[in-house]
This record gives sequence, structure tokens and C-alpha cells, in this order.
Amino acid sequence: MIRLRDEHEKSWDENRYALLRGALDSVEQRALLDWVETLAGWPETPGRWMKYFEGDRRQLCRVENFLPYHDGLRGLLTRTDLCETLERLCSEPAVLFKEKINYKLPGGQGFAPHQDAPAFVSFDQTYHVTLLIGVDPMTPENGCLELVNGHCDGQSLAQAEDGTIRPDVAEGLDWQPLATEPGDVVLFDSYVPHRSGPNRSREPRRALYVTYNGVSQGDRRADYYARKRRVFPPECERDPGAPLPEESRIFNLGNPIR
Ligand SMILES: O=C(O)CCC(=O)C(=O)O
Repeated sequence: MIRLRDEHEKSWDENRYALLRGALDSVEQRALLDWVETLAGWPETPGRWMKYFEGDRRQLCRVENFLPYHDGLRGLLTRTDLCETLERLCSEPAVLFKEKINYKLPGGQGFAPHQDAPAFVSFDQTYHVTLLIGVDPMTPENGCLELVNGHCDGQSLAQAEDGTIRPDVAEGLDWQPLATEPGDVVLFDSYVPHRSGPNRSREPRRALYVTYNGVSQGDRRADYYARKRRVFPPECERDPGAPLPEESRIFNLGNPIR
């Protein structure tokens, strides 16, 4: 069950993130693994789910916008225990803003230090909560998430030109690797600084990142994907001769995506 206990509430109050160990049982974990493997095999199809790649070998690194096409994942990401937990964290009912699976296959790149809030400004929204569910064990070796403790004042830190945290500021932060097991769930808000290393192991490190916002900030999922498709489309929808617009930057913040 994805429910907050006292220790999670305490962690949230102190750090704006909480780690819920063993929130999914073994049956749910197996189903999730199966779904994530299925999505990796879906063909690149213009106008539908969005597959992104990294490196010269076009290694799969992300699938997004899969909710309309997958009943199991839609059920998991909108179920009652999760919605009630999100309502507590957003202080009002929450709606789903965006969903992605980061595949981080062996050799897959890490993510530069960043906060999500500066990348989620396209629709005048100010606050989001992201749910992370690790499909594989997440370790320092395979590039687990690293978070900063105590950054809970809802402020954006100084940014470099590319929207990531300015390196001199990032260097001074207290980074904590958050190793997780399959079935663990992490919730963190859009101001928590985070980063991750590359996958140096021989196994995939797959994880779901699903972002929600309070309903008073609007149901903008469809708008988000319409805009992302326009300014940072998957490769199968790109005109190979046309450069991506400047606005594509915030749809690809700190990321290794081509
Ligand atoms: O999957 C990771 O290693 C980090 C993901 C992340 O920070 C992001 O997608 O913004």
C-alpha cells in the first residue's frame, strides 16, 4: 500500500521527500516489470506513446505518454491509496501531470543536478509531487537517485544556462544516494534537488517517474504532451533537417536524451 506512516510524514516535513519501503507486494512488482518490458518493445509510432533514445547506438532511455494505451499502468498510477497519499502531500486532490519510464540500460547516462520546478513552468503551475517506483534495485553503481536533505523552503536554486543547478551551488549541497529495492516507492516534491550517475552495471536500472499536481493548478496533462510533442518530439516524429527549438531545453533538462 502506498500510505504514509509517521516516519514518512516526518521525512516529508524535514526534506520534502519520503521513502516508503515495500509499498508494492511481489505480485504488483512482477506485473510492473512485465509492463515495463512490454512498453520497451512497443514500436516507435508517430502520434502515440513517445520513445526516446541516447547515444550513437540509439539505446532506449525513456518511454513517456503511455497512460492512454496501457490499462494496467493507468490503474496503478490512479489507484485510491496513492491518490489519498498525494492529496495529503498536495493539500488537495491531485491530478496526474506526466508519466515516464527511465530505462537507464547498462552504460546509460546519469542526470545533472536539477530541480523539477524550473522545468514545470509551461502552464503557470508552481508545485508538483513526483512518485518514483524502482522496477530494478537502484544502487549507487547503477545510478540510483541522489537527493538533498533539508531543502524544503520551496525555492529554486541558481541555475546554469541549461536550467540545471549552477555547478558551484550543486557542489555545496549535501547529496544523499537513495538506494531502493523493487517495490519501494519514493515521493518527492518539485523543489528537491536531485541528480543521478550513469549505469555502470551490466543490468538495466528501470524506474517509473510519475508527476502529479494539485487540482487547483489545473489538469494540464494533455497540454503538456501536446507541447512536448511540438517542441521536443520523439525521433520518429522529427524532421531530420530541422533543429529543435530553444524551448525544447526545458523538456529535456539535465537529461542524456538525443
Ligand atoms: O532516472 C534517473 O536516474 C533520474 C531521473 C531524473 O532526475 C529526471 O528524469 O528528471
